[in-house]
This record gives sequence, C-alpha cells and structure tokens, in this order.
Amino acid sequence: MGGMIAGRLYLRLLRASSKSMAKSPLEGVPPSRGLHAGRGPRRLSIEGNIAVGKSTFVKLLTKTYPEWHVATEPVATWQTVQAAGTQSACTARSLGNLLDMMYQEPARWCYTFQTFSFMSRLKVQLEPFPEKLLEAKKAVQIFERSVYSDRACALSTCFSASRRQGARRLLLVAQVCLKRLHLRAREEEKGIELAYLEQLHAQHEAWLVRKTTPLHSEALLNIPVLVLDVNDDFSEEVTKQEELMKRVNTFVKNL
Ligand code: UDP
Ligand code: DCM
Ligand code: MG
Repeated sequence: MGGMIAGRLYLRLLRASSKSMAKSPLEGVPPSRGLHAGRGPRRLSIEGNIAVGKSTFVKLLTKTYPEWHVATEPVATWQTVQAAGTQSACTARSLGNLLDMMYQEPARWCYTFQTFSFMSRLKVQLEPFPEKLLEAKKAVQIFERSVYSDRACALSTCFSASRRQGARRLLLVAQVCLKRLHLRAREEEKGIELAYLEQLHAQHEAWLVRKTTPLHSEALLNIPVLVLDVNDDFSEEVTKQEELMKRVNTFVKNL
C-alpha cells in the first residue's frame, strides 16, 4: 500500500447464500427466525479500521433508510463493564473500563477484552428480528462490525500489540484514520499509533479484498463485499453522501 492508508468502508453480507451454505458448518441453523424461507432479511456488516467513519456511516444509513434495522457497536458496554447481576439501572455496578484496560496493558487485558467484545457482539447478532423487519417487504439489517471482523482482524492485531508492548514507533504522517481518531478524541485511544492502524488496514484488505485470510469455510470466500472509498470527508458533504447511498442501494438491491 506504499504507506498511504486508504480510508475504506466495507459493506459485507454476513452469511453465505443458501446455495454455498451447503458446505458451511453453520448448516442447519435457521437463517431467519420468524421469516419465510428464502425471504429472510439481508444481514450485512459495516467493516473498517478504527475511526474510519463506520458510526458516521451507520447514522447516514439510518437517516436514508429508516425502515432498515441498524445495530451500532456496543463500545459503551466495553467502557463500563457491569458486575454480574447488576445490569438493571438501580443496581448497576461498574467493574471498570475494559477498553481502557486493554490499551493500557494489552499483555494482561487483550484476551479478556477480545472475549468480552466478541460475546457482546454475538448477543447483538443473535437477538430476534425487530417487529419492523418482520413487516418489511425487503428487510435489511446492518451491524457495525461483526464477530467475523473480531476474528479476521482485531484478534491478531491486538495480540501482536500485546507482545510488542512497550515498543514505540515514530509516526511520520498523519493518515485519514489517525486524523479522525484524534478528532473523535476517545480518551482510551490516544496512545494508538499509525503502525497499529496500518496493520489493521492490511488485515481488512486481506480479508475483504484480496481474500487471502484463512477462513473456516470456502463458502465465505464468495460473500459479496462492497468497498467504499471514504478518504474524502463524507460527514458533511451531501454530494458524497448521495453517491455513497446510491452505491449501497445498488449493492443491496442485487443481493
Ligand atoms: N469523521 C469525519 N469525516 C468523515 C467521517 C468521520 O470527520 O467523513 C469523524 C467523525 O465525526 C468522528 C471521527 O471521524 O469524530 C471517527 O468517526 P466514527 O466514530 O464514525 O468512526 P468509527 O470508529 O465508527 O469507524
Ligand atoms: N476494538 C478492539 N478489538 C475488537 C473490537 C474493537 O480492539 N475486536 C477496539 C478498537 C477501538 C474500539 O474498540 O478502540 C471501537 O472501535 P471503533 O472505534 O473502530 O468502532
Ligand atoms: Mg464506531
């Protein structure tokens, strides 16, 4: 990639089609609880590097397609981990900020964080379909990241960071994601360096574009992916937003 990190968003169908699913280990799992076979919702995830603009894009989707169901990443759950049995508002007792703990001391907390975030995502992905989706003619459900990204990208990056803990690298250029990361200014993330984002970017490209990441099923290789270039700011640019939404519309229509 020659040093330049492309700001890219990837819209990926969550599961292989029923035809390619025949080979998948998930065979037998009902594809769409409560919906007609073959008319199930299109379930997609928004993938991409830290701070590339996934949440901003998800907001734009919500505005453009109010009939779709959109699930944001449960970051707040990771920032205030609740003690078991204290989840209700009146008994809530926080055990701490696991996201911060992971960045402060990756060698100690990376595994715990990855397990916890994976489980919280799984919980979101397994929730029954909301009422409005059951009524829609063509139901679409979008998740900000997925259990697949945890596996294909975050895990190895996080674990290799935990092995390199303490090593520091010089930053030469501020790139799109790093710039947006600083703009967002999440306290926990202020130590993130360009090299970390570069590694994550390479993993997304290997997984979703070059398709060289080893996967547990061949069927997953054929999953449709829409790649969107978001190097240019789209948070305020109406023309850019319209162009992005048009591409999403065509992609989803053909699924
Ligand atoms: N952002 C921006 N221009 C864009 C997209 C995002 O300035 O075209 C900003 C956004 O307002 C936020 C930061 O970049 O302050 C990170 O965006 P977001 O939280 O959407 O990123 P995510 O981590 O969800 O991918
Ligand atoms: N994160 C991580 N590993 C994961 C998922 C998320 O380290 N499997 C971290 C990266 C970000 C934060 O959680 O600091 C949320 O990601 P984003 O801002 O990209 O949505
Ligand atoms: Mg986000």
